[in-house]
Amino acid sequence: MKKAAIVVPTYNEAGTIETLIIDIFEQNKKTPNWELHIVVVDSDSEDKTQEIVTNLIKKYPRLHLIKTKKEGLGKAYIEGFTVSIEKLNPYLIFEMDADLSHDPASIPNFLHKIEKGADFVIGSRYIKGGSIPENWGIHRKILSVVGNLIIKVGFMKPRITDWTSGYRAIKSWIVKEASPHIKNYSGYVFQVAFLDYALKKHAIVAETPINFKDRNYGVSKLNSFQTIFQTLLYVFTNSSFVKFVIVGAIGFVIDFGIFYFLTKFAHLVSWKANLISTETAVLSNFMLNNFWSFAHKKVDHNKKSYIKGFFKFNLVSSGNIIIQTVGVEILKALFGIKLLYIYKVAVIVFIVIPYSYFFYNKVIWKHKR
Ligand SMILES: Nc1nc2c(ncn2[C@@H]2O[C@H](COP(=O)(O)OP(=O)(O)OP(=O)(O)O)[C@@H](O)[C@H]2O)c(=O)[nH]1
Ligand SMILES: [Mg+2]
Repeated sequence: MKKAAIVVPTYNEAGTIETLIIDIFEQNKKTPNWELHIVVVDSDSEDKTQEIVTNLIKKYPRLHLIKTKKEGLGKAYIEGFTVSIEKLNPYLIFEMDADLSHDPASIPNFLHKIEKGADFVIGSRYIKGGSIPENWGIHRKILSVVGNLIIKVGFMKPRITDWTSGYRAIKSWIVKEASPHIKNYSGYVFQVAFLDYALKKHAIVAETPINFKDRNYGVSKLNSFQTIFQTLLYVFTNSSFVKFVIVGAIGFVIDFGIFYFLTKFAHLVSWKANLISTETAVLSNFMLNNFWSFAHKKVDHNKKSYIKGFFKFNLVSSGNIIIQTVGVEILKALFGIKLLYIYKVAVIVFIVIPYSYFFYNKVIWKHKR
């Protein structure tokens, strides 16, 4: 029998916590292969949350209470993870809200996905069978849908539909490895950072549909403006794709700068100048991508790997030059010469960027499992 610890952070959830605990243990009857524990992490609630949990512990020996200072959701989760691992050494850890937004009836579906080989299961509101509350205000719907879209594109992970969901089941090894990275974040950013980290560690991520229910009791702790800003900042500073685009732009400036200098001031013939400027840009792009954009999977630290990686990088870059030249010529033949610069931009955005990002990920900086 495998152990799963369901970590439930609470702040003033006296209206729902008892029902939640009873419902979760009720689900355990349907999952005989699993020993479910509940770890409530309460941050100095002013209502009766702690009292209710303390009383229930007498009836449920697999219920545990951790008391923490009020320092935000991220800190509460980290505390819950650390104590769960120390005391229970579980195989699996759940994240779950206490306000009944997350239906315990979905627990068996999460466990099923884990049994089928997933390391990290997201309860998703945006896949078939999942839903958000109908009565959510338009601004909250937009926030959630657009937020997820931006994160999805930023991280180039189109198959993950719900990045901010706080209903998840994660294998303990990932929780242990991720804790030092995610402990600096809170709220929704915490959830995004956790998933991003797991993906970079090559965890097998799966989704199971959930019907997210609106809270009926208590008060929301969501601060939308701050949340959007922090989430965007996280994506911007942690996405390989965003960094890859920045590196591309730097390469463009280096290429043009050197070419201009060599032709204008050093009076070099254009083909020689081109060769030098392009190759310098290719070298700088390779280094910047290796030590920054794809730093989490950089090529092995020896001369042979660098030379091999750089050679492959040159091949992909040559492909780039060919695609650009041919692409622009085709557009020119089809639509005339007038919009030449627009053609170049279009070819770069729609073909060159996806092409090189794909090859960088699949050939040069591929996952080593
Ligand atoms: N321990 C602890 N729990 C917290 C803290 N902030 C929020 N929570 C809990 O985290 C869970 C999610 O918080 P919610 O306020 O429901 O946030 P939300 O689900 O995004 O928003 P609404 O449900 O619409 O209010 C709930 O179980 C809260 O009680 C905190 O600072 N410490
Ligand atoms: Mg909630």
